[in-house]
Amino acid sequence: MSEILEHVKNRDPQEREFHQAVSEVMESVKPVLDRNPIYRKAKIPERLVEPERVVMFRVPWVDDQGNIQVNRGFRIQMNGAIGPYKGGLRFHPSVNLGILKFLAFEQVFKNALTTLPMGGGKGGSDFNPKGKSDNEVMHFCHNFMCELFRHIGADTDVPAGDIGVGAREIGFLFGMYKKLRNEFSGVFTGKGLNWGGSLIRPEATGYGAVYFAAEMLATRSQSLEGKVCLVSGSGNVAQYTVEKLLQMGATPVTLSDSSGYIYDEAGITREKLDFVMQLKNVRRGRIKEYAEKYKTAAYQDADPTADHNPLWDHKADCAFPSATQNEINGKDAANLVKNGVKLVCEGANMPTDPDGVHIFLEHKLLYGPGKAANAGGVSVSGLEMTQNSMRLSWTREEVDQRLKMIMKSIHTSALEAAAAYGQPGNYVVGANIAGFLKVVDAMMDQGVV
Ligand code: NDP
Ligand code: 2IT
Repeated sequence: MSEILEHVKNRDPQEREFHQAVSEVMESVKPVLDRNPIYRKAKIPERLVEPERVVMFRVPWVDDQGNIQVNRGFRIQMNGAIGPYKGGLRFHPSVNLGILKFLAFEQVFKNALTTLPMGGGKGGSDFNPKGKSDNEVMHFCHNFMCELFRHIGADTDVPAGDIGVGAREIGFLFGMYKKLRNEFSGVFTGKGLNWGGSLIRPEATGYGAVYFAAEMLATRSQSLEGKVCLVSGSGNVAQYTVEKLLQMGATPVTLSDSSGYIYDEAGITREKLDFVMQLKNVRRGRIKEYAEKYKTAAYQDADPTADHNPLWDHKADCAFPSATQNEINGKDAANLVKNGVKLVCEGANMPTDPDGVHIFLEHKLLYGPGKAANAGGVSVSGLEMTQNSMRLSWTREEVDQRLKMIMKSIHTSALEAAAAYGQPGNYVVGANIAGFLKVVDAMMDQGVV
């Protein structure tokens, strides 16, 4: 185990996901540290794993029955060397400090890869929006912001959405921020189009992941046309991944939520995707309903005790994990390889565990890790910040064109860094090194702060 990983584990032994993220990045950048002893002398690894600031706070609120509920709120301001802290808010019962530190740590390198000036942060709460009324979600968001507003700002820290935080939540959060500060600013991204949002932001993560997949395939003179694709999740990232896959002539065949998954061998069409969008974004129902409506589809309940996820055990060409962390383990990865999958492109953050990553690399799959492949979301967030600063809005075509260019540039920098460090085609090493170098150069320039 590397010295830095040991240090992190000793300090915060319970933060498993954070250890996992640190371990992968530090292993990738070891050759960079070896080539540049000055980085170790400047204690760059120790500084990178220590958040610049962690805010943790009580969020009391009153539910529809008049009961008082108490949740925990967080914001991790991980690294601000190259710009204001930037990263989403996650509302999910599993949220804890270790999960948010892993996400904030990944965000630092992801944001550096985008070429835009954004530092890394992440936040959220263990609040569970599932089954809550709009009124309850509004009260929770307002109370959450009653504390968070002190710590964020358009030039300080700019949150956005993540799991459980979409357009509805951003609206409530922004509304309370504006009231408390008496200021209308670009403090959030993912805003509504009428109040400072950017076209293509809702689509950006999914579209970006598919653009990244197309770039990876092009290195083997292939395209997405006719490719059968497994997609997990059925939220923001999964929906727009399916939309772009359809536009590119591919055939998506699966979707999931935490209750189970559907397999539609005939393919998820535009009409079926519209049904999913209505089901998930308006009615907030379960994916099971898809199989009740479309007889071409089979549904299977999730089994949390199983040693693998059957979603990853179907014949396919490509896989787009777009739900959550560690949804692909070693067994799932082996099943994907067995079923002929040649490309894995991560819409979610750290969806593959270390055993799975090892199998993908060993079998020379085109494997796009989350911090490169899903960077389209935060990239268009960066473009939303730019538009807010200029007080104007770009067209759909203009934003989409910039998103494509950014994904292409991330792909190129990851490939170039991988080749420069003797690991051609290894996007994990490439993305980690390219992101790391940009952040570390800025830290070196700014001295010990
Ligand atoms: P959403 O809340 O819109 O959707 C999340 C989806 O994943 C839902 O279908 C949800 O099912 C499922 N899911 C969440 N947690 C679990 C779990 N523990 N087990 C099984 N299924 C689960 O979130 P997003 O689509 O925005 O986020 C998906 C992933 O993409 C996350 O890893 C996020 O960090 C990452 N990401 C998001 C970006 C964005 O711009 N939104 C940008 C970059 C990455 P259910 O409804 O049952 O909970
Ligand atoms: O993980 C991510 O990159 C996000 N949830 C999006 C962050 C953002 O600031 O748009």
